[in-house]
Amino acid sequence: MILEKRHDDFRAKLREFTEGEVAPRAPELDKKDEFPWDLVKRMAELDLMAIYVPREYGGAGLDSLHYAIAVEEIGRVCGSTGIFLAAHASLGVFPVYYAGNEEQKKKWLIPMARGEKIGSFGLTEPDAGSDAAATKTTAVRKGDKYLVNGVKRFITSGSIADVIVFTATDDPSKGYHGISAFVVEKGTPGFTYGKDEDKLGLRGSITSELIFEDCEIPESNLLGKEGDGFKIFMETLDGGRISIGALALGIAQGALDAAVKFTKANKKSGKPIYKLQSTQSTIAEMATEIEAARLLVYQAAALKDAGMPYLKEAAMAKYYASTIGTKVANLAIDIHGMYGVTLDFPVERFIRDEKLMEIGEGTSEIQKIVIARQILGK
Ligand code: COS
Repeated sequence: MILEKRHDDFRAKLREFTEGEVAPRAPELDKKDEFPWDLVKRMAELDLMAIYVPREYGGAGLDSLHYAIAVEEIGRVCGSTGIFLAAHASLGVFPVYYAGNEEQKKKWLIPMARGEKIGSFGLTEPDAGSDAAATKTTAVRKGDKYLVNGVKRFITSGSIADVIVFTATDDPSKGYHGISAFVVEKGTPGFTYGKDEDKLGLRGSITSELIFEDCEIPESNLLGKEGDGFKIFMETLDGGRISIGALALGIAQGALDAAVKFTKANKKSGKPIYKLQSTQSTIAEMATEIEAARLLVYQAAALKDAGMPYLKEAAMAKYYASTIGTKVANLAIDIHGMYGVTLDFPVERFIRDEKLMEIGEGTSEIQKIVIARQILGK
């Protein structure tokens, strides 16, 4: 896809940051299971925390394609920093931007967009993730408050977030009709955390359990109207799929770049590896898959920017990019041979990170359901 100069320039500028500041931190974030607070601060300074949000609300006033490029470029060098940004910007920021009233935008959107507050998104539960309407967390109205009880699981940035948008129902038997979207702020009495997960990949990101025990939320924390929550979250996930597609794409590009570098720096039986026909065949396959994923991701972002339907395309982008992501990372390891499974090369990190792209934030099976429904009807 031919991009406009402004998008190309944005990518070039971003590379200074990703190559100069993010790439050197990536291996130790992964090894030490360390959250990149320093990089979050830098992303806020560089106006990356809410790229597509208008300036009046503290964002960069750019578009979704800029945002996809940013997540891709950060993912190319560090999946953990990339998933943080995707969760903050797509899942924490978007529902408040999309469904919040002016007061809520002032209180939460502007500080999140400026990077003064970290955002997160609480949908998944021990028994409800793929089936988003099966939410069991309850929010029962008591005068001008809601009493919230329940548990959220696998929430990216959950325990470090200042602002968490979450779903709860007034009656689980009502299915999606009963679901509303709320904001809970860090430190609210009755809102605590379970354990943070020790994960296979994206180890520098935080994945938390959130616990609500008779937690009182003021009615001013309701986003939209009662019962709007399912649709607000579905719309949020549509955009979230573009960013996860962009992240899987970026990690795959990182794996290809690492493989190319390796083939040029090393020899096999006295011959440079890149001159072997088998290497060339593998590199060509990886590059073609990546380019196809890139077209899907950019197309979904461009449709969103044009105000056109993009639900199917976003699900395709996420499905395809995460599927080829693990394949490409695996091929990158094959190219490295035994070196590829050592910690001296980044490709073992890329494959672990890509596996989370496939499994987390909506599995491939969910994306296929969403795509098929757009083609076949429900
Ligand atoms: N955007 C806007 N509205 C949507 C929507 C979307 N993407 N998807 C569904 N809706 C609306 C429907 O139009 C319907 O509204 P009406 O009754 O007014 O027509 C309502 O929401 C219910 O839709 P549906 O009946 O399709 O709901 P289901 O429970 O059958 O939805 C799927 C099933 C699989 C599509 C849904 O649960 C889903 O997307 N799950 C994936 C969740 C996910 O990705 N989880 C991982 C999150 S990690 S952060």
